[in-house]
Amino acid sequence: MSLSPIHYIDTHTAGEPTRVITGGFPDLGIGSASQRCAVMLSDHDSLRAGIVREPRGHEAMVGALLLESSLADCEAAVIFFNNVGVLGMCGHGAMGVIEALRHAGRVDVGKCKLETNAGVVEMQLHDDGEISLENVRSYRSASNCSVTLEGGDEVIGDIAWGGNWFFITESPGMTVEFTNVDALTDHACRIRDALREQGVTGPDGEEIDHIDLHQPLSGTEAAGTRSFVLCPGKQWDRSPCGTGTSATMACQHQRGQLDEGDRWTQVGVLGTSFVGSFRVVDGGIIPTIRGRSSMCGEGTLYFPPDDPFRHGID
Ligand code: PYC
Repeated sequence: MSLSPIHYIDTHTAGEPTRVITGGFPDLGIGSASQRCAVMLSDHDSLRAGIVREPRGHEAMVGALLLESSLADCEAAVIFFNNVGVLGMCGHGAMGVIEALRHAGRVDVGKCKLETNAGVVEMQLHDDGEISLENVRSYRSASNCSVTLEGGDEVIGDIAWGGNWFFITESPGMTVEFTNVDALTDHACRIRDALREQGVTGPDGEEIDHIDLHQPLSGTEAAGTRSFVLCPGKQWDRSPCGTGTSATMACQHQRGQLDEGDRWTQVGVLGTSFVGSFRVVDGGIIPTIRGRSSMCGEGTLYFPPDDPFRHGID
């Protein structure tokens, strides 16, 4: 494991933290974001864990390793990761990266592109400080899938891609709010276990590692949902989840309930929201998600070789 210091900028987007790694990470060689992600996983996975896990981070933190992109039109390449592994894309994280780049003086109001594991996304920093993400193509791969939870309960939901794989279903009779996060986490973990055990995957065998539980928005005419998202591992997204909002809009469109140009509001557990819209493309949609990210801090992490927790607390 590298002993060199790691430089970071911390932001949060709608409550969900992003730790943007700006320097000190070992060289991952050349190639695409996904090729370098493979090197990160094989050679430096313990450093990934040490950056985001306690005691230097915490379990809900998402890391974003900033790299130079080999694509001429991209401002940077980014590898997103959390306490248990890497993510395909990360909507709140991409907004956090733009806020960190703005703080570092690297971007200003306007557009730029980021290369991610899941493809190139286009970001826009607006005059009012909000940030939009034009995400990768998002689509529903299966509808009304049935899984049987341990104990026999049946759950029906859709499987969709929004830069990560999601199983999207109704909240099980409990409101999507902070006081219920333990019960919501428990239910979502049971769904993910059942998907694994029953071999329910994406179309090419991909693991469905995000579970999105929905409850209708009340007290508003806006089209949208209140949503709890379980991330890979056992943490829930403090933001309304950008990739989850993308996957949800793809399902709503496929169901004929949302059309190009319509606005969609996705409200997270903390009551913060992302506003989405999309354009229709062959085989899916290209979502645009708008939100706000805030600077939290910046600093340097050290990993002394005699620290038994330099790889994080597992
Ligand atoms: O905003 O896409 C997102 C996300 C994924 C995991 C945590 N946040």
